[in-house]
Order: sequence, then structure tokens, then C-alpha cells
Amino acid sequence: MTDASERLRARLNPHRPAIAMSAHNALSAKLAAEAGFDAVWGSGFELSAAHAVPDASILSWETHLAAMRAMVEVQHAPVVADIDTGGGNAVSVAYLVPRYAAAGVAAVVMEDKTFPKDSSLRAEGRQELVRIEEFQGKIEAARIDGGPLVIARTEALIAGLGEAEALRRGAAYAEAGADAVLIHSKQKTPDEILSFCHAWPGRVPLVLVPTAYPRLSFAEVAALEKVGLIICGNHAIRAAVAAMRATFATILAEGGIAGVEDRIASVADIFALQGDSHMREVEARFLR
Ligand code: SPV
Ligand code: MG
Repeated sequence: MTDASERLRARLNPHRPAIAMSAHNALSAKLAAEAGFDAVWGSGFELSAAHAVPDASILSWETHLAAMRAMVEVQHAPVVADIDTGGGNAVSVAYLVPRYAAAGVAAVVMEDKTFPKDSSLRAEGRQELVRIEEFQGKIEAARIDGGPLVIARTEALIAGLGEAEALRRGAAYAEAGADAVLIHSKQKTPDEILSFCHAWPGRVPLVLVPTAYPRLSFAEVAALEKVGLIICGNHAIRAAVAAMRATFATILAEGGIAGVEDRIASVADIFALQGDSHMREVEARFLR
């Protein structure tokens, strides 16, 4: 297991869940780490949104992998890579995950939907799941010595298959060697998630993405003593979109850029985020 995976595993504490913040590029990953989040969520939804395309297996895995590598390179929080369906079947997974391992990610999250996937939160999206045995094979293919943690994600609740099926799948995925099970829901209240968590036997920690039911606080999740990781699924891209829209509208409305000056990051701040101090050290040492 890599150093990043070890650190993440140690933080999957059901009494005090780790909190991951989403990112869509290296800069947002760096800001998430700077803010103090325990991990960075390499979100497929965010990356798709950043390319202005749907989160439906449209971007290539190379695009996603390059984004994960860039996130790993610029900050120290463990990166949890959202590999969607793993690119196809267990063979695809067996070739894909070593590349994510080489990029230095701490964990991969793989979901039990069919390829190509549709976004879980999309109203009336296509939510078909692969057979349990097939997904167990994909989990086994994802597990490599010294590689990232494997977080198996079941979409049984998203697909409307009910709690019993979600529990059956979660247990089967833990049996196949998953380090944690992500249980996703798009209900606007946390009821079905709370019920699932209470029923979960606790063989491996759970992972939640509470986008659809935002009123469930981190403290309430911790009180369940079943969840090792809470993922803030898409808050970086939504914050960026809101901030850009507000800034762009103000500039056009006011006919100049002066009015937004103290509401946006300074140029000095951006230089710092680019690692300007490191470049100055390099210049001082090597430029002759
Ligand atoms: C993502 O952020 O890409 C996720 C979470 O997988 S969700 O969009 O809720 O499916
Ligand atoms: Mg995703």
C-alpha cells in the first residue's frame, strides 16, 4: 500500500469520519487541501462539468487520469479517484487501476453501474447495474499489491432496487475485498441512507456523498459510527460557477473591472498558488 493509501486508511475512522472535498483540477485540489480537508475527491462529475460535457462516460479515462496525476503532484492530501465503472469490464479495470496507482492516487471508487454510465443525480437517468458476481470480479481486478484502496460503490438505492438489494451488494463487495463501500442516494431526505447505515453490519466502513440530502451534518454521520468517509461531491465546481457568474455579471453591468477587485483573489494570491516561491528558489540555485 502506498503512503497516501496508508494515510487515508488510517483516517477511515467511523467515530470521526474523514471529509473529502471535490476537485476538478490541480488548483481546486490544492485549495481543498489548504482549507484542511482530509482528502480530495477526484470527481468525474466535476471534471465533466469543467469540460462542459455530461457526466456520462464521455471524457476519456486518460483525461481523468491526467487530472488525478496533476492533483497528486501539487498537494499532499490523499486523492480519491472516481473511476466510474472502471472503463468497462474486469479486464478494463485490471489495466486501468495500475495506471491510477502509478499516478499516486490513494483510493479508487468504482461503481456497479453498466458502462457507459449516467450521472446518479440526473432526474430519470439510466441506472442499470451489472450482476453482483461481475462486479466482484471487477473489485478483485482492482486490488493490486501496494496499490490504492478500493472503494466499491453500489447504486442500488439510486436504481430504486431497495435496501435489501443494497445491503446484499455491499456485503458481496466487502466479501470480494473492497476496503470500503460507498452507498449513494439521491433522495432529498437522509431517511434511506440512515436506514441503510443502521442495518449495515459494519464489516468495512461506509462512504457517503450527501449532495442530495445536505441537511445531514457531519456530526450526525459520525454518531452512526459506520461511516469512514464523507465526500462533498461537487462543491468546488458549484462554488466556482457561482463566483464566476457573479463576477462576470458585475463587470459587464458596471462597465469595468474596478468593482470586483476586492471580491476576487489577488494576482499575488494566484502567484502563490502557482508555487512562485519554489520557482524563485530554483532560479536562485540554478540560473546563472
Ligand atoms: C461525482 O462527483 O462524480 C460522483 C458523485 O460520482 S455523484 O455526482 O453524486 O454521482
Ligand atoms: Mg462520479
